[in-house]
Amino acid sequence: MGLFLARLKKVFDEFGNTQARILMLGLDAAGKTTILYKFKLNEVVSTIPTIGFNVETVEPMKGLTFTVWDVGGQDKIRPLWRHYFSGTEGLIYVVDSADSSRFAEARAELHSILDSEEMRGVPFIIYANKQDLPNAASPSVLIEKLQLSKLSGHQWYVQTTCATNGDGLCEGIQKFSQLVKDFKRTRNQSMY
Ligand code: G3D
Ligand code: MG
Repeated sequence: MGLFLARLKKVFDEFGNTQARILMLGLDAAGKTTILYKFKLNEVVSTIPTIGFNVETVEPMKGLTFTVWDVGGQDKIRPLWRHYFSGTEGLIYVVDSADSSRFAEARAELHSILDSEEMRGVPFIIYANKQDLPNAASPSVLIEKLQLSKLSGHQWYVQTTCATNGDGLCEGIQKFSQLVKDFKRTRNQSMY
């Protein structure tokens, strides 16, 4: 097993105890499917086509599911998203850091997703993907362009990644799993 997969497996083993429902969203071509394939660890990636809405799922560990779809410009099917928002315990939002022409669209989608009642308090990580490209924006630029400081009430973190070679994916999941665990703990405490 390669070093990357060995490391990833360790991260998922730790995360696996958490039993979490994770969404991975982002504009088309951000790199989500590439990331899923890096993550899949011999599990099946299924594509469930509904009307105009392709949902990919992967379950790297029992009880840990990643559900993935493209966001952006699909007003008709947006009401269907709520079904998947409900019960979500963490969001991975993938951005093409080299495509500044779509930062505004990426920002609008992210804010709209987190505005949803079902996503209240859910922590998120930004995968600032395609860092191998020469014009890739840095985390500080993305924090400003995506107006992350306006997203109060959510814990978040920005991780630089290159999905094609795997750089940053493990570190990101490690940080992310901590945010998800904290979220679940606080939520459980507030239930009693
Ligand atoms: P999506 O699932 O979010 O729509 P994909 O995005 O995973 O299909 O990726 C879209 C394209 O970006 C793919 O190229 C993929 O190889 C490329 N890509 C993904 N991550 C990176 C990265 O980190 N760096 C670079 N340079 N390219 C990346 P193709 O050519 O297959 O469309
Ligand atoms: Mg895809």
